[in-house]
Amino acid sequence: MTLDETPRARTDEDDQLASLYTDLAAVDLYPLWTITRDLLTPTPRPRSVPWLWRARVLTELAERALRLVPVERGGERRVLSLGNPGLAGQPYAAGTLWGAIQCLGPGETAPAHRHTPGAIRFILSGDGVATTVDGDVCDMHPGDLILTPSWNWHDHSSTSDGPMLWFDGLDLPMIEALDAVFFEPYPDVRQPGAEPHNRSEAEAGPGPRFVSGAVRDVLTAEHSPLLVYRWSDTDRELSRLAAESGAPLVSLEYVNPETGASVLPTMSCGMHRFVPGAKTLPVRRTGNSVFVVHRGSGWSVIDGQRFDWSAGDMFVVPSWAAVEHTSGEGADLFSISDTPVLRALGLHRELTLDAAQQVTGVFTPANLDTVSV
Ligand code: 1HN
Repeated sequence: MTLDETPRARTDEDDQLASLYTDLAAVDLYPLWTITRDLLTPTPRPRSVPWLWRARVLTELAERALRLVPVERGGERRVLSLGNPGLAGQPYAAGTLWGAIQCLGPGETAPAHRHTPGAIRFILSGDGVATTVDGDVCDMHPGDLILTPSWNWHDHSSTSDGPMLWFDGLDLPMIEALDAVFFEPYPDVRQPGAEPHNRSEAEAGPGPRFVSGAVRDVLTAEHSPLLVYRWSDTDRELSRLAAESGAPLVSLEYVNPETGASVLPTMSCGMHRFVPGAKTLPVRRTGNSVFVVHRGSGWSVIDGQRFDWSAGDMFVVPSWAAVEHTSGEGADLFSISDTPVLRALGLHRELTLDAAQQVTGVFTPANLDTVSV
């Protein structure tokens, strides 16, 4: 109060207002006009931050866990989860996505269970492990993608004499935010595995397993009936696309061969090939992504911060962060993202920027049919 201001006498209205606030608080009501936290931000403000985990660090710690920690009922899985430092100690890579490294030692079985969060595995190293998904024994090899969709029984079993490492991606934080997590252990440690293995591959129709460019999903609860995408097929499709387009970067999305939709209702999986010397312009997209470097090296600038990466590194690009990639020697990057949900709900947006961060293209549901991405 300044000197020339005389204090105003407290009025009856002041008293009524004060008691309004007291009474609102007493019954757990918040008047919108007093909420100081930004609710409607001009653009998304994810709590997760751009972050990278080094392969060297991940594998060294996974190998120590292999020696020291058994895999058995109770613990269920030997998994080191990527904890984004922006998420206050939660074991999540991003607000909607779980990312982790999982390891299984020779002869071990990670017990069978099922849960409503859906999962994917991208194989990093080793051989001789199979994941049995609702009775279908899916053999796993480096570079393969294996699906364990929501509520499908799954266990991992090793017949190998060495350890095996893979990346786990789950929609767990999204399903938790929807208050829809259910979990159930299988009555036995393992499901009976059917012969021959890889039934979903043998039964899959001739439809394309990959799509490049925009996937125009409709809202669907279905997952892909094909549970295994082999690296040899992915590699061949990337080579074909790269030769055809001559572009510095080609991206494909793994899809349901029957419908062309993303592999899971909640998560999409992609593979991105950078030709040697590739440099992309910055892009912003709604939706969180986790990348796993499969091959090669390079760097990404995410909201102004440079992250150098090489094979086995994992990094997070939060929703709406501007990201640009550079690769000298060429590289293949695997990714998971929550875009199917954003697409289905009309929330998918994309901005392309030029080198000076000026907007050069806008992609929203409204111009879905007129803008190519
Ligand atoms: C899970 O079931 C697996 O089956 C891996 O391998 C990671 C993280 C959270 C909850 C369930 C698996 C998981 C998980």
